[in-house]
Amino acid sequence: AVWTMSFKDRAALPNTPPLAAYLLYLMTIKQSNLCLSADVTSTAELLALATEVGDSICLLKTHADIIDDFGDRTVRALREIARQKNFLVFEDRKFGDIGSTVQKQYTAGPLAIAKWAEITNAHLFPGPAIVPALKSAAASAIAAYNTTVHTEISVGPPASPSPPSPSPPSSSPPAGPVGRKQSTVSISTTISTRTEPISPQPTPGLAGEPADVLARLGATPYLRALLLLAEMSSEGHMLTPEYREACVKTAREHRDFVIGFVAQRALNAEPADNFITFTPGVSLPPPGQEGVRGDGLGQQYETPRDAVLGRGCDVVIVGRGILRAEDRAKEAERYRREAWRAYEERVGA
Ligand code: S5P
Repeated sequence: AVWTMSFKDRAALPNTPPLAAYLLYLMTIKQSNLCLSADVTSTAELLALATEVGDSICLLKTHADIIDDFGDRTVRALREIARQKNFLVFEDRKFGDIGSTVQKQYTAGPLAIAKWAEITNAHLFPGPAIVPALKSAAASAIAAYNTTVHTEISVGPPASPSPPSPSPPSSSPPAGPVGRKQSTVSISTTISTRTEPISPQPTPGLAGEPADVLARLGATPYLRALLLLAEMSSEGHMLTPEYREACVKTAREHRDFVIGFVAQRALNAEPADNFITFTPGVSLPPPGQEGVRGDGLGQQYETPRDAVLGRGCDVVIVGRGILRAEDRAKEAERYRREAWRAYEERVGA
């Protein structure tokens, strides 16, 4: 049923978890269902890319483990760009171990993903316990994190509204509830300059203008969520239809934490399902290369239109299609427009 519903209406459904609602509103306001896959190997490249493309995306996907010099500086600068440009961050970690191990991988070590990425993902092959394990690790990380933020606020200087720099002063507050409050300012600016005013929805829980709703959601302490990999884009992947169904079943048991799937098609089958579908393996072939639909290493591509209009996918994930362009900002805009047009067509906007 949500196939033809607008993102804004889906955000306002009573059982939509806060982070899913936040993302759906953000997509509505930025008119973007584009996720950039920032598959680069240095902090400098990551930050340059996020700055160039940030206005066109709702989500930036990272592989932190391929960044040579990943560290605290990477995180602080990326969070600052995310705050200014209003996108969420998705670490494509693809967890796949026993519960106890994934908890540590999620919250500790050099990556400490739970501290900086709103969204991450997991495979279900270790069994369903991976989901509650990550959920409780997220809750503890957030609790610890909020304590840290409050401490820093009481002792630190006020947040600086200056543009992102490659090495922000270490005294600037980390992202989180504080960063969120600030980001709503730019979100309201975006509304007035880019989109029609959106009329309030008389739905329980999340009624109001998107900017107000985002502000309220931004104050919600629990802003971490998980995607399950229900399907892959690569040729010959071994995620069978039965496996895919098991992912959906487990997701339904944890609707407050699993906000959607990495999948090649929408998997919302029951009336209560409002999962967001994130779809990789998307590219717009350059003119003259329409026949090229793979990368020679198993990746298979389809167009944003095939994914969004043909299979009900919500967010398209694009890496090399944008990374290899001469003008990445311009190419990201081209993908944003294509994917958004397909969405509008799907919902009859
Ligand atoms: O099934 C999948 C799942 C993922 S998360 N297929 C994928 O390609 N991905 C990721 O999406 C992959 O790890 C890479 O980061 C991105 C696709 O990159 P592209 O350059 O092929 O667009």
